[in-house]
Amino acid sequence: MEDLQLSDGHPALVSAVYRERFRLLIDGSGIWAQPSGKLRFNVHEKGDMPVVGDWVVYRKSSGFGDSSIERILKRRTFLVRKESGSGFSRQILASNIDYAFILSSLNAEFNVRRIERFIALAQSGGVHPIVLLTKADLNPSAESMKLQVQRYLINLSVECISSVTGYGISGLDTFLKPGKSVAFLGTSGVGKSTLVN
Ligand SMILES: Nc1nc2c(ncn2[C@@H]2O[C@H](COP(=O)(O)OP(=O)(O)OP(=O)(O)O)[C@@H](O)[C@H]2O)c(=O)[nH]1
Ligand SMILES: [Mg+2]
Repeated sequence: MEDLQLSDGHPALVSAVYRERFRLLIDGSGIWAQPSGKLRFNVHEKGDMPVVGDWVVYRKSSGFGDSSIERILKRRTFLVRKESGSGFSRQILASNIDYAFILSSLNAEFNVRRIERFIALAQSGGVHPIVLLTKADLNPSAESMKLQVQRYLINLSVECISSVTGYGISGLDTFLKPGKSVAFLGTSGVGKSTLVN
């Protein structure tokens, strides 16, 4: 990517987004940047500000100030916010993600419809969904629930895991490869942070 010849600047990866400023990664080091006037205008007309995962074209600042982000390169995939809300104001949360781990705990609140909504959300942005049934240590019928979910969600990967015992975690290795980026989706308390840690 770094060798790409671009007429209007250099490519960089958006690694963090703050209210006004963006952190860009170039060859492993970070710089600060802000959208150019033209990008702000385009965003106002149609589309979105840069999000984490975007490749952008930036111009270096001549002095000590922030560099400017000229444009966003085409997103390979993206994730949108869950709430569809008014219908047309779709907000992109992150881009160029390979896999979305969709977590759902195997407790009383287990709801396959909710899993399906997350799957639809991932697939709408071209992200490959993987269903993780979490807290398997708390449910003796975890594996039979997995079979039921698998039968229902045909052609999808479904895994049972436990962050407490480590059960099933090695099954995620196939997705956690260098150069692949993953996102973790699921309602509060399903174990996203625990798994990431
Ligand atoms: N028994 C058991 N408890 C777990 C497991 N994974 C997470 N927990 C517990 O579940 C609770 C919620 O886990 P979190 O990782 O904080 O959940 P989260 O999805 O990050 O929740 P939010 O940050 O609110 O969205 C914590 O008390 C964890 O200790 C698991 O595999 N087994
Ligand atoms: Mg959390």
